[in-house]
Order: sequence, then structure tokens, then C-alpha cells
Amino acid sequence: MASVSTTTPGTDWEYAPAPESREIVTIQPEYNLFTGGEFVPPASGEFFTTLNPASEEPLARVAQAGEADVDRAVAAARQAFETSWGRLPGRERAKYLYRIARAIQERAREFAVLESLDNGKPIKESRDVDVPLAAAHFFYHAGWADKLGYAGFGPDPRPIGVAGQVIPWNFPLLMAAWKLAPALATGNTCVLKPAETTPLTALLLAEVIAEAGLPPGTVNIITGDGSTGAALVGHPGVNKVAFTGSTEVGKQIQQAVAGTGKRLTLELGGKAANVVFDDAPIDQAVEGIVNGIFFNQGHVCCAGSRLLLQESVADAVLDRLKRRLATLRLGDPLDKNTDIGAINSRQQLDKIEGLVAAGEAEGAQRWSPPCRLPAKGYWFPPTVFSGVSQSHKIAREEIFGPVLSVLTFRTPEEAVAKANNTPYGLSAGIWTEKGSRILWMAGKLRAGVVWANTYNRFDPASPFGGYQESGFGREGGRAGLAAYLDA
Ligand code: TAP
Repeated sequence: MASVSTTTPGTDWEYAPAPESREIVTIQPEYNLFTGGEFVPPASGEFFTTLNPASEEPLARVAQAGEADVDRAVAAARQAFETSWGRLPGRERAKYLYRIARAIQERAREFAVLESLDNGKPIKESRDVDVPLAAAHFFYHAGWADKLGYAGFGPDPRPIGVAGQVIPWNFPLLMAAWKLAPALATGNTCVLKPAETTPLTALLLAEVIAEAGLPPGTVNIITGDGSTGAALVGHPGVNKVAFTGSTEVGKQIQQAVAGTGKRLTLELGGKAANVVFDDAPIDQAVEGIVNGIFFNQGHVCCAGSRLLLQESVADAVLDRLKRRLATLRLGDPLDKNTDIGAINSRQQLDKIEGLVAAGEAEGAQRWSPPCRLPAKGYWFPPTVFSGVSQSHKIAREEIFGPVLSVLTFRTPEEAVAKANNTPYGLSAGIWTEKGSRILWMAGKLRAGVVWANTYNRFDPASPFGGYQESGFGREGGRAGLAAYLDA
């Protein structure tokens, strides 16, 4: 499949194809569940198919874990907690985490290609963002494992026990690393359920974990759909539930866990404001806007999906933004020049199309650069809505796709009021040359992460998490350790 430039006619640059080879990846026809240190068939004998969303080609059949499989995985994790991993000193746990981190680096190309095949994201993002950050998460937490007594949680903070962890499809390997690394560093054992549409890199990680020699049962990876996730979070043998996904499912989990004594952290949806003032360096801001909403096809919980432009520069910024969008290349995720890959699933594409239709019906103006979409697979062009008002559905609901809603403001106070007019509160961006204004805004924005003159920057040392309907608890940094300690 060739990449298709969205470049406007007359300014077209012909790029030669630059495909990353998929030879490095061996996809097995069928994957079992990783439980008790080995791959075992599901008790039900049921499997489902995972697809390449860019071509709709079936990639593999993957085990569907039922209640008996969840039981087995939780029992294996309990045993490892009580007899092996849970008894290791921090310096020993650290060795295993360093080993996993190095193995991810050594097999980085394999992980990146597999991630792009199963998820549809451009190889330059899986290669330069997802995989290096996943390795960095294990390195960072390996460093903490023998220093927990100095982290401000008392001299001897204890692990919680068995962690049940459920993750979404937008950053499959990275979310697995965000969940596993802090849990293991603090001495917990894990049962992880990846998303149904993107299980393959978590299963490759299972292979790495087995090769790293972790005691059997320390990490269990069970694949399946939402019913597997529900069985895991509801299992009485789980002491801590960590969930990343939609607000809707997060609320169901909160209800299921209420009154059980289980510890819970929820990383949910977002509808972030990216605020551009008239003194911002416009070209830099345009790059930040593009990165904020079109990175990973907009399948990013902290995406800058609401652009707030100061009225005096709104036309100029929009103009430059449109010119920049016309240079983005949409197409084959394995082509190294591709900027915008495939939408992860038919279901997600339907959701994006539905919300975009609502935006048009409510009177906002829709714009996309000229763009031919590949005939097969799930695709959506980069899209900008101007003339958006705060009551529009596209200004309120998370679209989780490459769709930007543009609003305007006149004063900093109005910018704050509009930015905070959302049930979410995960992230925000500020673009201005005034440091004092950045500090003033950051203090007033109700968002867990605020970026200034940049966007979508992640680091394992920096805590990440939300307010309100974006959830509670933090991942990363010292704050992230607290979620896995009985402190
Ligand atoms: P969900 O539909 O909520 O799915 C997330 C995970 O939960 C998947 O593994 C899913 O399995 C599983 N699941 C579904 N129903 C469940 C239930 N009743 N009990 C337990 N687990 C259940 O979200 P998604 O569509 O995969 O991801 C998109 C959402 O995640 C967006 O709203 C996005 O903002 C949010 N997100 C948030 C963050 C942070 S850090 N805040 C990061 C990434 C994504 P299936 O795959 O089989 O459905």
C-alpha cells in the first residue's frame, strides 16, 4: 500500500515509497494465554481474530480468556506474590526490570513493526515514541525498586498484592509498560488484559518477560474482550485495579469495585484545550497544534482536540494550520514518511464519522485537505471544524480521532472559562511568550497535565492523570508509585 500525500495540487512533492520491512516480525497463526510463566490454551477453547486496520488483513487468532482463565491467572499471580516475587528484595526486582528494558531496546524494531501492523499507527511514531518510552518506563522504575524506602512512603513501604490491569488500544505496548513497570518495581504481581483489537505487542512482551526469567506467575497476560476485563476487575483475588480506557467503562468499574476494599486508579478520556495567545510564535504553535491532535490519528486521551485561538490571530493561525495540514502524508503505516496512519477499528471509524456528521448538522464548518483515502482499511482524513460553539457536540464529546474543533476567545479569563468548560480534565496546552501568563493560566486550568509551548510530551518521571471524568490516580514519577504501595 502506498502513502498518499494530502498535498494540494501544484505543490505536490513525489515521495518514493520508504517501507519498513515486516520481515523482522514473525506472527504466529494462533496465540494462547500467558499464565503461570507459560503459554496455555484457553479453557473455553475460543479464539478471536486480530486484524491489520490498514488493510483489514487478519493477522492472528488470539485466545479469548473466560472466567476459568481469569481464575487461573489470578491464582498464579497470588502464588508468585506469596512465594517468589513478593519476597524478593528491591535490588533483585530491579535486575529483572532492567533486563526487560534492555530486551525491549534490543527488539525495538520488531516491537515497532508489530505495533504498527496491529494498531495502524505510523512506524515513525511506534519506532520513535511508543517503543523507546516503553523501555524508558522499565528503566525508570527499575531505578526505584531498591529505593522505595527513601521515596517518602515510610522506611519499608509494602506492595498491595495482585494487580488486575486493563488497557486500551491506542498505545498498546506503552500502556502495558505504564501498568507493569511500577507494579513490579513495588513488588506486586500482575494480571494484564490488553485491548481486543491490539493484543500482539503485549504477547511479544510476555515472551520477553518469560525470557527475562521472572518467577512464573509474576506477570500474566490474558487476552479477550470487555467480558474478560470485567471478570478480571471483579475477581475477589485481585487487590488493586488499574484501568485505562473510556469514562463509560471506568464508571462501570468504579461501581463494580465499590465496597470491595480493592484499590483503584482510573485513567479515562479527555477533551483538552490547546490555547494559543496572540503573542505566541505562530509557526511553533502550528506544529504544536498538529502534534496535539493528529499524532496517533488523534487516538490520544490527552489530545489537544479543542483549539482555542485568540480572536486577533485566529484567521492567521487557521490559515497556516491548513497549509501545514496539506503537507501531511496519510497512508501505509509501515512507510517511514507516513504522518497519519489508519483508524484502529471499524467501530472507532463509525464513532468518528457519527460525531463529524453531528458537527456538520449543528452548523460548524468542516475542512480537510484534498486527500485520497486507501480503498481498503479504516481511514479518516485530518479534519478541522471552525465556527464551533461550546454547546456543539464536537466541542463536548471525545472524538478520539483526527478531528480538531476550533473556538475563539478575547481575554485570558475567557480562555480559562472556555478551557475549563468540560466534564473532563486530563490535559491542556498554552502557547504564549509570557512566562507570567503561563503560570497564571496553569494555576487556573483544571487539568492534570499542562504543557507550555509544547504538547504531548511524556516522560516516566512526570506524573500523568486526570481530574473529574478523566479519572483519578497518577501514573509515572513518585506519585505513580503510591498507586501500587500500601502506604
Ligand atoms: P474502553 O472501551 O473503555 O476499553 C478499554 C479496555 O477495557 C479494553 O481492554 C476493553 O476491552 C476493556 N473493557 C471493555 N469493557 C469492560 C468492562 N465492562 N470491564 C472491564 N474492562 C472492559 O476504551 P477504548 O475504546 O479501548 O479506549 C479509548 C478510551 O480510552 C478513550 O476514551 C481514551 O480517552 C481513553 N484513554 C485514556 C488514557 C488515559 S491515560 N487517561 C489513555 C489511553 C486511552 P475490549 O478491547 O475488548 O473492548
